[in-house]
Amino acid sequence: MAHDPNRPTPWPGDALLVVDVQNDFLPGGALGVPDGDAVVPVLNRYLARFATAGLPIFATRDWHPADHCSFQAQGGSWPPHCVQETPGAEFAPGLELPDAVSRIAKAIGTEKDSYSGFEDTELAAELRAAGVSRLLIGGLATDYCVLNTVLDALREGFEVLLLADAIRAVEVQPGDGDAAIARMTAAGAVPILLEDLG
Ligand code: VGL
Ligand code: ZN
Repeated sequence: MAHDPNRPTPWPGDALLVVDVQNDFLPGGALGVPDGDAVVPVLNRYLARFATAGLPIFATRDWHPADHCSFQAQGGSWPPHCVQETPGAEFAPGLELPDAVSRIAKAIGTEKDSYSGFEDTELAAELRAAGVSRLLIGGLATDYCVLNTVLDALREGFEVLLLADAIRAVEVQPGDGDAAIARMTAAGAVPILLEDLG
């Protein structure tokens, strides 16, 4: 049965994709996203729905080498964050990821940054191998890795439901979060809330 965007209820062919819910992106972390911890309990509800339904769950993590090009010391824009094998790179401890989650590391090379979970990873191939056609996407941060992951998912031909209650923005400039949501919806992502799952 084809997906009806007006019917968000998880269904075979759906996967949940949790983007970069890591310690360094929580308030107090090296690149804390304002109110970023608020996504954790909401994502736990989505995770429980997917786990109960036996549907696949994927989680990306920013996974940089210590001298990554995106860090200010190397001329990049960001403080050092999500350095491989450090506590800051670990998934948020309150995030209830099931054992069967597929973990996708991204931006792992020194010379290249990537905000999208699809860039230089096996994510698209793993989703296709799992028979996934529609993604429910939430996490951090709305205006960087969620934005770029959602746009790439649509380019790759997946339908996307954006978990509007489970994303938060960095907002280097005020309004960046809303602008990112507008770009995602213009590209075809459909915003939903937990209560829409039915
Ligand atoms: C991210 C800034 C730098 C993100 C990653 O996960 O949105 N933002 N690296
Ligand atoms: Zn990063």
